[in-house]
Amino acid sequence: MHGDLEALEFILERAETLDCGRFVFLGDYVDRGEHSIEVLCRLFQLKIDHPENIVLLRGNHETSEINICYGFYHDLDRDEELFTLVNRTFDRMPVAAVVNGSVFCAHGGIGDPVSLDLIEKEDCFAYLWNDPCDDPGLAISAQRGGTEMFGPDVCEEFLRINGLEKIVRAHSTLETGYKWWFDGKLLSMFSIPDYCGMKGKGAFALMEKGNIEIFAFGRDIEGSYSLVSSGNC
Ligand SMILES: [Mn+2]
Repeated sequence: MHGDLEALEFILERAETLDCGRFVFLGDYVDRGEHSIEVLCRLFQLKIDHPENIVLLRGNHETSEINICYGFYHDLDRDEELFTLVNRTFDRMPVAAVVNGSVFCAHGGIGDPVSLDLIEKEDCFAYLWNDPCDDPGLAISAQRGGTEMFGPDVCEEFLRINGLEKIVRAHSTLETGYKWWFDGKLLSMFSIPDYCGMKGKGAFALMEKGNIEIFAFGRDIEGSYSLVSSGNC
């Protein structure tokens, strides 16, 4: 959400009309946008009110090394105590979720293909930071530096080991709001259209029994967010 409260409200409103009862947010709630604190308060209130039905995964911006630099610390008026408290909450966020027993969700993606039981929350770097790429194997990302990119074979092996069907991740800006990788095995989503003035599309997905329906939205001529497309995949 990167501090885009308007996009969050739009998605929540649409979700209500879709009769969607459970939500998995893929992380990066703060930094960059203007309303990080409001987005966080809205999400935390939802989590308090509906603890079973709201899952807030951790993004790479829910780490103090990052959110001290990209806006959030400033938004908190550089209040050290509050900064420490909020980041302690971020430390406790889950890193990944499995939806409907078949879809693995994490902010960045995966690293070395391992069994789900072996994923340690304390060693979550790959799941917060990695990106998919078309080349096989794992390679250092030239774009981000220090993080890795994982290819179709890594995705395939991870899904095979864990008996899963798909991966859904976020982390990469996408002008269209979403992109399929690896013959439909991985879905990349980005949920805010106006990231750093990009004027693209945002997207969210409805997952029901193995079916994923994607909704893309952007600004209409009046300047409000509205749906531009939806489809079954
Ligand atoms: Mn990210």
